[in-house]
Amino acid sequence: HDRTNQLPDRSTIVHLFEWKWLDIADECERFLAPKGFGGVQISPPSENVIIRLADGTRPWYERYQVMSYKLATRSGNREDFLNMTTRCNKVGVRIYADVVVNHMSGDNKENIGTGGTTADFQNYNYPGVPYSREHFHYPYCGIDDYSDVFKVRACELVGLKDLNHSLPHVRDKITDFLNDLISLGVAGFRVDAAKHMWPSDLKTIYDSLDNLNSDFGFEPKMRPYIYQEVVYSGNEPIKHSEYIPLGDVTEFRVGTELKPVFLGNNPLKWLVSWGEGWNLSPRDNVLVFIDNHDTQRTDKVLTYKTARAYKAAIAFMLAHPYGEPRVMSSFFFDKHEQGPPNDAKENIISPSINEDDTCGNGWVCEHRWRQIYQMVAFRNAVKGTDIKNWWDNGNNQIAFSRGDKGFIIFNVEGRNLNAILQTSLPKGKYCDVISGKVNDNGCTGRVINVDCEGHAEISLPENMEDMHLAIHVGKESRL
Ligand code: QV4
Ligand code: CA
Repeated sequence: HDRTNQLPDRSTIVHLFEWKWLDIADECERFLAPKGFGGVQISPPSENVIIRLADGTRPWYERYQVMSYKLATRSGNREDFLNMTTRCNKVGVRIYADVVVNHMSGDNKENIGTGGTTADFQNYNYPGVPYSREHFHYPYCGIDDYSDVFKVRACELVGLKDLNHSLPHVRDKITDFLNDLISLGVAGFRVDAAKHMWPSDLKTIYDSLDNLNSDFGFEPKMRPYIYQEVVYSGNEPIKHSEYIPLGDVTEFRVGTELKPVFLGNNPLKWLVSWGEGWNLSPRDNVLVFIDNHDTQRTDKVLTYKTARAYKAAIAFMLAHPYGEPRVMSSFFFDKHEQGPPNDAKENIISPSINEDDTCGNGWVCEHRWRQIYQMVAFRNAVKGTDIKNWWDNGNNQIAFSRGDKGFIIFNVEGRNLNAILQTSLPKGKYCDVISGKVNDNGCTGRVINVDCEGHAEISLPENMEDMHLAIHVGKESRL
């Protein structure tokens, strides 16, 4: 296994945003394992405050306002959680928990949590942990200046009560919470708002974590995979390099840099130096993604709402060896704060599964789009190979191979692409995993012939449903 603790023939974390634990267990068994996904990032498992907006609905972001470390949310309880980790690990899919430990809740009108815990916000009193006034940063201040390192770490992020991690009591409570999750079978953590905590305090916490629980199939001495949410866009004093010695960091610039590229506003040919060549952080220390649950609500990145360019950007990310990839899986939303599909009792509604693998009941399920899940299989098939046979037309058409195992080509040019290209793949017929898939009768999409010298004649008309084509030696493509 690598640092992510995934199985050797797997890759890619899917963020099943706001999914219920029992639905995730089902999804591991019926879809994620068979398709080769390596893990799932779950929404925060810790009890959150219930927030009702003016129209009476519950915003998704209430889950980032902690009331206690009890495992009691709209995603499920402790028993459901254990059901999920047991069943997912059994089929080789890892669970990574989103842990919110920089802060507790903000001031809210209602003071009841999803597990029934109450708090006294004005007095910084959270009996569910317990934390009281002396456990929070003082004097109280808000983060109004991201160039002030001290404010970013010791002031309140949007009014969320800011814990003081220099105190052993605070670190111990957090360590106990994370170790509880480890005992229940998680393989790692997304550390929410890591940038807002001092690296030295985080190091103390991480050093006190247990090894992964062998009852769930982990080998002895395996350490949790930690990826820290450190938003860095190139001009702030808090840098990835402070956190990289502790674990991976989120590379948000992947999403912001690839948006103009796949919209045709920055030539694709420059992707030849993608990664560190674009000043991104080192490939062995980054979690990469096109969008996440925050950025999909802005106009900074591509999302399911700009599907054609989005699918191509995800394909590029998954085809490229730079970073550990995460794919977003969303529910449809019109308004920023809109929460997950829910019924009259405010219970989250499970996704329904359509004949063609896609979801219903308000869930987008990007990870079930053929053009996305088939690129996970591509990534697994080309594991360990380097980029070879880089080709571009000097502008917005590019192609490359991964060793002699996979080949991908993109056309964002606004004109047809016709070329004979070196793929290095073994002679044979391949099913394009973007336009179709392999079934009992062959390929439902385009078939590409590779000759005995590894050449293939490729045509990519500009008006196709997708702007890219991919083939590889795995069973999902080779005919
Ligand atoms: C409001 C005002 C504040 C005021 C406060 C007073 O805006 O100015 O001080 O009231 O009480 C929600 C509301 C927000 C509100 C706050 C407190 O949106 O308006 O403050 O609650 O009541 C998510 C949402 C936030 C949400 C928060 C808590 O994005 O909008 O705040 O959950 O519910 C930076 C950080 C990075 C962060 C990112 C969003 O460096 O760490 O901003 N990303 C993570 C998560 C994100 C989450 C948090 C951090 C907080 O990915 O989803 O914020 O846990 O880049
Ligand atoms: Ca802080």
